[in-house]
Amino acid sequence: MKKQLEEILGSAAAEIDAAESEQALKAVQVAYLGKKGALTAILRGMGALSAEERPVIGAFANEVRAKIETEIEEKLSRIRASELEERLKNERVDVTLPAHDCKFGRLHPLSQVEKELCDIFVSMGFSVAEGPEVELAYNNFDALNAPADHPSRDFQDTFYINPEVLLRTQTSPVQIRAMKGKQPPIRIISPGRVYRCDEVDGTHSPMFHQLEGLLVDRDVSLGDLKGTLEQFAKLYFGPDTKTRLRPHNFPFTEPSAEVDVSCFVCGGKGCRLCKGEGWIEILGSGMVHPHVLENCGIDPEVYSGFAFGVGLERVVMIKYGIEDMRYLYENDLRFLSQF
Ligand code: 2NM
Repeated sequence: MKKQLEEILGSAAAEIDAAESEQALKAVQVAYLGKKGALTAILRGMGALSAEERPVIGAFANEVRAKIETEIEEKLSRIRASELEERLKNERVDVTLPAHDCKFGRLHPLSQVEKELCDIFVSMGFSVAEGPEVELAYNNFDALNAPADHPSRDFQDTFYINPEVLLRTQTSPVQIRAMKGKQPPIRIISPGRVYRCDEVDGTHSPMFHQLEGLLVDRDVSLGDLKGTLEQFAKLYFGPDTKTRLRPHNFPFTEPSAEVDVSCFVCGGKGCRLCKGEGWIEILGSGMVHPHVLENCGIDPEVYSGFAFGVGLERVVMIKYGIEDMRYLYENDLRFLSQF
């Protein structure tokens, strides 16, 4: 019987050695140590042994079982280690491989220009303010000193939701909200979408973008307005840019002015971009009308302010020489990928 056990140990060792997978090893374990296994069969036959032989063979059988178990255990961990190694080898990522061709997106030219302008005014101490595109007619017109018979209030020219609510025609109502909410000093810019009933053509769209600025404090003068816009023009169009104010009329500012910058293509000599003028109109501006300050609870005897507004589409078109505004809304990548 001892010989039988030695044979079992020998053949088990050989089979364990030959097993290449966890599954094969499990089969060996069942074949030797399972209920119907070879070793189990021997142990069942122990009853036939003499009283002297039984403890000796019994001890040896247990030793054989323990050896087989240990061998299986060891082999199992070797199989698992080599399987892991194999997987690590196959699943290794080569981080030095060139990347897949990856197409980067970019901001729409309107968003780029909006950001550039915001950055300049933020560098000058303005903060960015936003407000709703659906506004009260009061904030969009009445508070801005636009009388009831002002042409821009016409139902033909403005998108009304109802007589009291409309799509804002400029971002000025954001300034109204700012002035109503807080006493000066106020220094804000308000970029955003605005809406007017216009037919679509090369220079008009029922939705376009504006950026307006407002500064209110003690002793603010037209000189502050001109200096601020001159500084802006130099930062945006180049250090040699000149600025001029031309008288104009807005209901919400008095005096009002349109602002021209010297042409950044020809430097003022006259070219195709400035149509031979040497100047390009870029902004509307003025000193905030005392009525507007009063409407917002700010005492015009104590405070004064200036405001300005710029059309972003116009700036984009001038900057890049785009001849038709519709290109800005068609989202054709052949167009957009040029900026
Ligand atoms: C412009 C031109 C001139 C303007 C005025 C105000 C406010 F709220 F202070 F009265 N905000 N924006 C303004 C002034 C806007 O856009 C061409």
